[in-house]
Amino acid sequence: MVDPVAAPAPPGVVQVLALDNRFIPEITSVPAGSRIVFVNRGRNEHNIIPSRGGSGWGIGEDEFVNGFRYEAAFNATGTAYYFCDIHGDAFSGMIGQINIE
Ligand SMILES: [Cu+2]
Repeated sequence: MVDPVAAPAPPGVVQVLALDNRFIPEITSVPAGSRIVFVNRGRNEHNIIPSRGGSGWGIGEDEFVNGFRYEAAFNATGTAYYFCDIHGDAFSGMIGQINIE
């Protein structure tokens, strides 16, 4: 499968795409205080579940259907891990990582 080309995000906005079935980019590094826009560009259902101790953000598949976006702010430095529990688990499959620097 050929990945769709990501539309450029507006300046200052970091975009992560949910495709079938992975997050692109899988690893993102941003300064603390950044907002990340997750966009479902897949045809399959996807969700975003924080993992490895993270909580307080994420979205279920019913609200994150194809073409929808979800925005979250990352204010504390550290690493936020997440996954789609339809297509992965905390450590493999459809996973993602945000390094907040
Ligand atoms: Cu998924």
